[in-house]
Amino acid sequence: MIKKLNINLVNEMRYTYILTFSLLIILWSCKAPMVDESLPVDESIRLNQLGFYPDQDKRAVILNHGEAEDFAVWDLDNKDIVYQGELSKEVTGTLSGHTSRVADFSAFSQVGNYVLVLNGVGKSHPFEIHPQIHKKLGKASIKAFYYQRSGMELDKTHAGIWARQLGHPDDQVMVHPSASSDSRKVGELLSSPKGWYDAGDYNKYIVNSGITVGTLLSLFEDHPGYFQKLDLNIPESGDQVPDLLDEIRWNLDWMITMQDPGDGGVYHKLTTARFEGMVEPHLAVSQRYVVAKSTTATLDFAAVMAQASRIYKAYLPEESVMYLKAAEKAWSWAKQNPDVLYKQNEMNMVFDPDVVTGTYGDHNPADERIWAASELFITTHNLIYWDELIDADQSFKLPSWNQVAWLGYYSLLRHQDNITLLPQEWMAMLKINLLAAARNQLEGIDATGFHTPMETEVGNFIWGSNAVAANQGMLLLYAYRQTNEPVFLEGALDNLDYLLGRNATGYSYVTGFGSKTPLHPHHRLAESRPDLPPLPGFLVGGPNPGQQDGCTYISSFADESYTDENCSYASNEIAINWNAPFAYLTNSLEAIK
Ligand code: G3I
Ligand code: 9MR
Repeated sequence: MIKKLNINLVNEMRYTYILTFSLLIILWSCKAPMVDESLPVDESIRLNQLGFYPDQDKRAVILNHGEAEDFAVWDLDNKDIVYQGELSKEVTGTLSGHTSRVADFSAFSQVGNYVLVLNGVGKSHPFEIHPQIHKKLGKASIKAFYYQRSGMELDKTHAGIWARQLGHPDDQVMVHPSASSDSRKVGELLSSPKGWYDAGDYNKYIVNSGITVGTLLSLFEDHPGYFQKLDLNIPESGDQVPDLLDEIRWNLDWMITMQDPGDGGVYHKLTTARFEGMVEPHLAVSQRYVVAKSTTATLDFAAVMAQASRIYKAYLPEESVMYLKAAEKAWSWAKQNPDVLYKQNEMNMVFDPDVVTGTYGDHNPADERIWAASELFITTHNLIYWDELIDADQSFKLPSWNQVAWLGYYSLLRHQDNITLLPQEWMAMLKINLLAAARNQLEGIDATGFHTPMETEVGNFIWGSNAVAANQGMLLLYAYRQTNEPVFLEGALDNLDYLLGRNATGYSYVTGFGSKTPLHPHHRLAESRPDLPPLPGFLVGGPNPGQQDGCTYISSFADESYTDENCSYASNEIAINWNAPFAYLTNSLEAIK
């Protein structure tokens, strides 16, 4: 009896199993189209190769889309199709005349790892949806400055495989004939250590240091809480000073030595006479010089020191006092020498040795004066600086090394509640101009091939165009802070998506971040160690139709004028003034989100 019951039970269970199994098969086959795991990565699908914030827009752009009408998002962890959508209608506008279509999956917000699939065409590079999607990248973009440190041995603890010997102690720097003064004679040796290498070369230039440090200090001033906690694993980590400020200090320590203690003027650069070869720092031992003072370098120095003085006050009170004195002394020199421009060719006709390294020559110091006056005013509240601003040009100009007025204006807007001494209408005009420029940046995005502010103007594609994209992103973030309008935040993200892969070449333009990234940047620190991957966290210059390096490019169109070759200093070099706005964009987004 018991046996019979058991047999019945076993039979019943068998039927249930078969039923459930068949049901599962039916359900499975009724599901959305299956994804073919063997689909190849298709380079014509362009998207941010890191990924997206859950609650922000998510777009891929598809070139050469053939007949495809639909796309799907495939979950890489549980192999499920999690989202399906239709491609937009064709957009006519890439700069090289390609048509594109947009796959918009903004409505999908589930955290995870994915690829975007175009049936019958291929899949995208993998990406992630995560609330801190750019956090690691943001840290790396600042850590890059540590890798650029001159005059320091980098140890394994902080530099890992990129540890290196000390180079460029800069304790025997010669006064070039163009730089002599009463207190410093030609041929004299002075000490001017530390600082960051400017770029792919090993020289140190005050003008470019100026905008770089100003941008990074503003990043701190805009998000002090975020940076209190951010650990960069640099030698100073764990001290009382936030790591970002410790890193910036490495360059401030150098900048301060570039001021002539006699008259307060600041040398334009510290450089070899010609560019060094592609060798490691300790093997690049040609004589280095301090070269000619200039008004632009001196005013940039004054701006940075004034800003540093108020920021470091809480951490390093003695340095804070020293920075302000240096700034005021530099300001006085510039008042007496309002038009000492750096003209390398003319200089070389008069003095030897000829100096043929980077020029950062700029024929108009008006914007540098605005920046310095703004920072000095915010720090001191002294109305003599307001006198310089009262009639100044308030129109918006996107910051670059030779256009720094808006570094000062951004600062004034940041401190608007503490500087009530300035007339309200004047401050209001700054805000109006900022917002008008930001709205202008967003105009026409829908008609661009990759849906980015960057592509709305072909003129954005200059030497260092990627920094134009980053600086536009900064402008949009400032507009967002002023208004809280989400459209500005989305615009900033569009340009970040551009930099990380949604663009005409399909590169994520940051070393070590993304699936297709620069492997051969024009960067002496990287090129001299071909056994290692390029140092990570560096934004390369990007598409530049000027193609001044004479390397071979596959296209002459503005947005395609990029080549991942060592020789390409006009499109594939790295530089501190490009990493700084990029660090601003990525870290500020992380701080806001
Ligand atoms: O001023 C003109 C402008 O009127 C014109 O509309 C525009 C069209 O392209 O060109 C402008 O001049 C450009 C200038 O930068 C200012 O933007 C030049 O064509 C361009 O050749 C020049 O490029 C500079 C480059 O050095 C060569 O001097 C880059 O901005 C600058 O970032 C770069 O900096 C070098 C340093 O000298 C040395 N260290 C590496 C660093 C990065 O490559
Ligand atoms: O390496 C130099 C790079 O940092 C500069 O941006 C660039 C333009 O000034 O010049 C590079 O040096 C090149 C020099 O100008 C011409 N000869 C080849 C050098 C690089 O290999």
